[in-house]
Amino acid sequence: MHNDNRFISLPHLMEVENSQGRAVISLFGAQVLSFVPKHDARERLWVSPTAVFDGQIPIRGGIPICWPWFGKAPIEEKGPNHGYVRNQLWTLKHCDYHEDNTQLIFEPANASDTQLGYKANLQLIINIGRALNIELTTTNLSDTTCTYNAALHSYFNVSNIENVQLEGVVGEYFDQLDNHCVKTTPLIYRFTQEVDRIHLCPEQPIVINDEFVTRVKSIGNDSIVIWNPWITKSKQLKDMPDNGYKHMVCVETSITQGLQLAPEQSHKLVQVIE
Ligand code: TA6
Repeated sequence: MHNDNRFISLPHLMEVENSQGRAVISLFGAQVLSFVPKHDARERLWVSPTAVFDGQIPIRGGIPICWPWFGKAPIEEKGPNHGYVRNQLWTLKHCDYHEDNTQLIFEPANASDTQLGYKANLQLIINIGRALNIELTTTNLSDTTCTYNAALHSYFNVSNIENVQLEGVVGEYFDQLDNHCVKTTPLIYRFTQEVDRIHLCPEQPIVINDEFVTRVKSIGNDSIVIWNPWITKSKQLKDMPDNGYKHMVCVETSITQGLQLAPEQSHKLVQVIE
């Protein structure tokens, strides 16, 4: 039985619990939908109350896996926003349960033909313990160099976006709402409008200060994307309630600048949530 009755009637879900934490994972997209550390029993992730779970569109919330591109498909009209692996069932290849940590390994049904002229392998390792550790490994299976982008597009649960202040986001960012132009990150990072920013701050730990604290560590990324749709976009998104923006913020450990892999080379993109 799922302790979390938000998902109780849904197919393709698995719940993992140990002495340190509890998580719910959808095999559709290998998407973590819930993570609750036992030490404070606070839900770290947000899933839209109107998310669609019929496998027709990606689930709005949790940690969608964006790969092998971020945003629009690089070859116009050749694929869905944020790639195609969040739109398919994944297979649980391995489960290693310990009292204080559980490791799960997933692979997508079909990742290898990237539609970008090269073949690649994709693997997701999820460790559930006091922290949630998500590791996305890409391996170039081609005999030529390939370039890809990716994101662990995490939706974090907040009491009210207007109370939230981020720490640790530094440097310049591309403003996706203003022709991708380069701007400087504000010293005090709060939310009063729609935000859609690609921050060029690799491996920078981020703190989400709210009624409780969520810490987000990133490894192997070249950027961190911060997104809140605010009121207008919330109303436009069919799988998000009008006030959905109030209770979430996306802090996405990302590769958005094109990462090159030599033949047979692998790269890990890692997000650690505490
Ligand atoms: O990560 C930010 C973003 O690229 C936004 O531009 C917005 O499109 C968001 O992702 C959600 O994308 P989705 O395809 O899941 O609706």
